[in-house]
Amino acid sequence: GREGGRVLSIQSHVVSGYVGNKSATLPLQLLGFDVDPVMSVQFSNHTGYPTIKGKAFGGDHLLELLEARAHGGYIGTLSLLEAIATVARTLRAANPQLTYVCDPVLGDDGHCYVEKDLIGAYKTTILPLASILTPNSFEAGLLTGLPVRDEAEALAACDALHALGPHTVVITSMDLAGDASSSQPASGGQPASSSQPASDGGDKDGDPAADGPLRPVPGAYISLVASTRQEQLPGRPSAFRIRIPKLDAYFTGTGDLLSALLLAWCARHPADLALAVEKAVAGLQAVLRVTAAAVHETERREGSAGGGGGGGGGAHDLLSSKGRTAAVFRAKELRLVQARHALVDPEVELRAEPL
Ligand code: ATP
Ligand code: PLP
Ligand code: PXL
Repeated sequence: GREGGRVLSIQSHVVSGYVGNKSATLPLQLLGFDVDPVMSVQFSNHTGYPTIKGKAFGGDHLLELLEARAHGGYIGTLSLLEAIATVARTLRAANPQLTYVCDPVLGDDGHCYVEKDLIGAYKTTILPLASILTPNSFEAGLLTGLPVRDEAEALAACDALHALGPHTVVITSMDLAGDASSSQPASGGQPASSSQPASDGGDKDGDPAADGPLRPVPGAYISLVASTRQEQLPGRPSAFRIRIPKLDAYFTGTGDLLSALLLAWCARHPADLALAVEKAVAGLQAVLRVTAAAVHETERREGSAGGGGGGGGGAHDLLSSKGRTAAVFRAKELRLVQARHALVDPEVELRAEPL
């Protein structure tokens, strides 16, 4: 649909924090969509924490839930992926205008989180059904077998992905390191920038030039590359990039939030992907600004409790070092609620550049 509409959102649920459906539901609702969330897992928190409890649900669980709203049919023991494909086919048969946004969660930074045979299943079963695909650069490489190390290669991967089904492909993140004046990113290998949880403080405090909690990594960018085969408004690009200054922190749930915002803004601006992506990125960056400020504040507090060689740490002395770590993890949870106004009414600063 265009204004509003209804979204079936099949993603993780976490009790505490903001990844998966916790990251997607509120933004979609704020942007006028009715959301029917279905949880693929229910965990206490995201899997980056030291401790995690909860359980994962299979494909039969998904189909059982949806049987109530559609005319059911065969329910075998299917993988969740096959169940999702069944759901997408069923919903599209009922509504040929259905938009299916697929965020293929396969891995990041050279690490695969999933069994290799899932990649083949995505290519044969899911991609033909997907309207909008939102892989990161590593996932785009896994799905195409192509190297995706710079924007030109990302564009080639988009073409290969279009050929497998989705009319719109957004490669949501690719690290570009080093010389910002050059359009050539550091070729091959991993960029120098850190993608580890920007752990325990390590505060380079005392630098008056440091940009407070924001601290962009000098010269480091996250590039987003997008391409669509849908007709665009005259003068609007069908392939473009947005270069996002990389903040010196690692967040979780940002990919999920970006996919949700893309769905919402693409529905609002169906013939202007560049504007839709600009608004999605602007909302996301606003959330990160609010989150980074909170992280900074917590690190300062936790750091001062830890340092000071024994002195009066007060209540913080009660925290074990593990407790302290958990506090920093919690502080890194996306501040979606606090940044809600920017999600609804994003101020676009980073512009799409045609490729
Ligand atoms: P997925 O894992 O869902 O496929 P992804 O790996 O691309 O997605 P992220 O790496 O979290 O997800 O990046 C998604 C978006 O989040 C980026 O396009 C960028 O706008 C924003 N983002 C994430 N981390 C940072 C950061 N450190 N600094 C600035 N922006 C960031
Ligand atoms: N780590 C694990 C184990 C994940 O499952 C995911 C996504 O599902 C991520 C990290 C990345 O999350 P995001 O890209 O949304 O920040
Ligand atoms: O996409 C983020 C995500 C989703 N679901 C679960 C996670 C994470 C990231 O860690 O742990 C359960």
